[in-house]
Amino acid sequence: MQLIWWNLLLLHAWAAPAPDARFQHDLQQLLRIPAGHPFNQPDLQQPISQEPTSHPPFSPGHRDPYDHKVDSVGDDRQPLPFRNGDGTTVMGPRNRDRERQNPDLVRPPSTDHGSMPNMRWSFADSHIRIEEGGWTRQTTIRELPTSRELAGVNMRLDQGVIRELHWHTEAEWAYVLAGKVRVTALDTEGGSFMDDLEAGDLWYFPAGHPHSLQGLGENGTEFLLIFDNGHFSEESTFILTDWMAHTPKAVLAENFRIAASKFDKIPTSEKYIFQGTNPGSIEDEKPRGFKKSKINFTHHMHSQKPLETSGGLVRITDSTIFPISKTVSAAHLEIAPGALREMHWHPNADEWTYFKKGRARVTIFAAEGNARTFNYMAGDVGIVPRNHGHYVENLSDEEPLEILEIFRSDAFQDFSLAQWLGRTPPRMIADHLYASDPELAREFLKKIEGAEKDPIKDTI
Ligand SMILES: *[C@@H]1O[C@H](CO)[C@@H](O)[C@H](O)[C@H]1NC(C)=O
Ligand SMILES: *[C@@H]1O[C@H](CO)[C@@H](O)[C@H](O)[C@H]1NC(C)=O
Ligand SMILES: CC(=O)N[C@H]1CO[C@H](CO)[C@@H](O)[C@@H]1O
Repeated sequence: MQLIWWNLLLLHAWAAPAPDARFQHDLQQLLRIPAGHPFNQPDLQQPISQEPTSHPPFSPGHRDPYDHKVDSVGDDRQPLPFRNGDGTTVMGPRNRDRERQNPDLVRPPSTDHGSMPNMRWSFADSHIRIEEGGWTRQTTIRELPTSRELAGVNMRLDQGVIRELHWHTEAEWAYVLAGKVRVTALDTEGGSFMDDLEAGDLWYFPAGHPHSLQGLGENGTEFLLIFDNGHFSEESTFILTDWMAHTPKAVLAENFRIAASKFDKIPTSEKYIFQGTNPGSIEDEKPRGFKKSKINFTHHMHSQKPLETSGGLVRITDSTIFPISKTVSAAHLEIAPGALREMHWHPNADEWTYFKKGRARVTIFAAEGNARTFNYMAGDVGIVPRNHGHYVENLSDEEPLEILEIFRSDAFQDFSLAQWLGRTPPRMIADHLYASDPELAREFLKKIEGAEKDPIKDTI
């Protein structure tokens, strides 16, 4: 029905750009829209469409009571605060690039309401600490106050570059974004662990477990680190050289059973990230008396067989398949162009979302009529507090969207709105949504009959 409507509009617009009133009249004759139908109401006289439309999005004449998405970056449009006849231009200073990245903040859907705190941060706005052959930047509760349960660090190590031997109060979960990396760790029974990882692999080091990272291959590596406390700081880890530099040399001598003067040349402050020598194979690097850890601290997430949904691929990794990862679980989603991560919520943890590829629109529902819509793109971080309803929509009809949903929990859990409604007595659903229209009730109930979770839905 709507498609016919759009085509008619288009044809009409091309044939003869008639004044709006006559246009509406012609159209009503054609489609015999009953008086009192919402299309007939004065403030909704413009086409109900995303595109094509006789007035482009963000222009004063544009009407879209259904709040369709607009991909302002992909379509190169400049968002302006015009909505269904309200709003006006911006006269003051502007940051046009940021406006283009946030079409749903400049012109929020009409369904948004209330004073929800900010749920978006971009790593592009994080301070970068630059070191020899590498860098690091973080998104913690200091950058994004709603990032309470988890903190994230984005780190790059060039070939042979080492993130030095260290440990910290928080557990560390990681996802390799690019390149190759060698990880080493020690368990509480003296078991050693070494592994080489590539893009899409994970590691997890429980709180306090000492470890190191080193970039391999021509360009080393880049990864996302997740810590199970939003207050974490990458500046406050326990580092080997820092500890030794702040211990009396007489004590070092006693501890290692070697003369104090042998420590004259050790670093006087932390090395943190520095150029190391290229490692040999894991076999060649094993220290004497090597005892292999019984724990596997790594997992190849992308070797997991994905769940195939109607609109994309889902891989879920929690402690049921990666047992050591007791405090962090994650889902990796590939959302096809135009597809939708369905309306859902997570009962057991806040969601910390990392946007790997593409552009998205997300509306977070916070009860009491409060909802706010945010836009995200590759390199951004989003928060959805636990139990808050939300969806993730691929803003682009051309590019795929790739995201990681990360949780401070041993288990991945979500509730699907469609599944819930499909498994509730139909009479209840009809009473709630369509009390006055049994015909529409039947149509809707047919749609949700026996609904299963379909985490990513294709386009209709
Ligand atoms: C390493 O980076 C250079 C420059 O960006 C690029 O040309 C080359 O293909 C990269 N090599 C690998 C193995 O990714
Ligand atoms: C850890 O488990 C993965 C399977 O996910 C396996 O491929 C890998 O070889 C194991 N690594 C070690 C060091 O045991
Ligand atoms: C809600 C919404 O705007 N969905 C759109 C997703 O993208 C497809 C095209 O790929 C549109 O048809 C949908 O309307």
